[in-house]
Amino acid sequence: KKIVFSGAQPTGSLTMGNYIGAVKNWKELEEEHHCIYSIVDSHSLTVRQDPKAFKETCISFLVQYLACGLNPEKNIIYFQSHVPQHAELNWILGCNTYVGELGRMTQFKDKSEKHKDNINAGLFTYPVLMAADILLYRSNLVPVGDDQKQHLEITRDIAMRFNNLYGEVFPIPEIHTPKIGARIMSLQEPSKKMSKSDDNVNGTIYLMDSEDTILKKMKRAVTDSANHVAYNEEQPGVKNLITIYSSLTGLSIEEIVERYEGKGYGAFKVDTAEVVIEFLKPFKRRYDEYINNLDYVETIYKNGAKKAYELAEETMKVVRDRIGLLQK
Ligand code: AQP
Repeated sequence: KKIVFSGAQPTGSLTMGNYIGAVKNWKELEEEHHCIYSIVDSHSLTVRQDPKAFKETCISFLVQYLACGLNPEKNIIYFQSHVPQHAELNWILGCNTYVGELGRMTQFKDKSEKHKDNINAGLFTYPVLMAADILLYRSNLVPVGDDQKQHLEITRDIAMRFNNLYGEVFPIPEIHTPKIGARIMSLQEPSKKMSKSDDNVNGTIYLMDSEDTILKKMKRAVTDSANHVAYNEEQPGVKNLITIYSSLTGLSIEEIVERYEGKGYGAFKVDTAEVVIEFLKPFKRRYDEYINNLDYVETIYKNGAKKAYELAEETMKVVRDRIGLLQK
């Protein structure tokens, strides 16, 4: 069995990109491995949050994780900030990470372009905290979307450097991305990834969107003038919709292309909306159940934090010792 770690930032609401790129794999992996799924609330602080709204979003995120079908009996689900060892290891690893390496991170460049008024130190050192998240549990496998490749690479570099300096402590984690859907694109700009915080909400399908909204967003999805359902680089909008269709139904790309042979985009878009709506029905049912049972939800994240804390402390005892900090 492997140790699997992943997480999502509680900002806005989970998107179809988050689900297809990451959460879908989390569900599959929890059947076989030791899985730890965090709601990485400390990461969200790199963007200024309204405190009251943020608390609500954090709870809503946990409920969305559960509504996606993640099973707290089979995994550990918890809030990152409830396990202070994340912050402790972040500091130690930060002292073993170079400013030059962090400066090369494309997400930092993109996000500092977007939040020009708040290019804070946390935004810059974000990949160190992410490395700490993963290495704290001595994880082997990290199921994420394609956009996290560079952060996984730096995590591996940091782990190797630490092991070389202080002796083997961390396994070198492997990235795990889906074969189809590792990067779901914006419905409005298919050259850009679908994102929670996109200013143009029409580009993003949120799992919490109503059926009407999903249908509207799909109908408006940017395609091209070929008017022929095909899976290729020249038709990125259509390719993206086929990817979503395939990921949610399990049908192959070929089967979908065949199904729409000789049909225009109108029917294809409406059917893709229908696929998403059907897929989200059990999600919404479970969401309503959990959101009306917040006492139970609280026991899940408290138990999760307790278990995560114990695992984290085991690693930290070794780390502190290796770098020469005295035990308490
Ligand atoms: N468009 C995407 N396609 C496939 N996977 C995606 N992920 C995100 N967007 C896509 C994966 O979802 C997981 C959680 O992401 P995150 O919460 O760490 O945030 P992010 O990568 O920064 O995603 P967003 O949606 O773009 O959030 P904002 O707008 O807040 O920055 C990760 O595994 C990610 O790869």
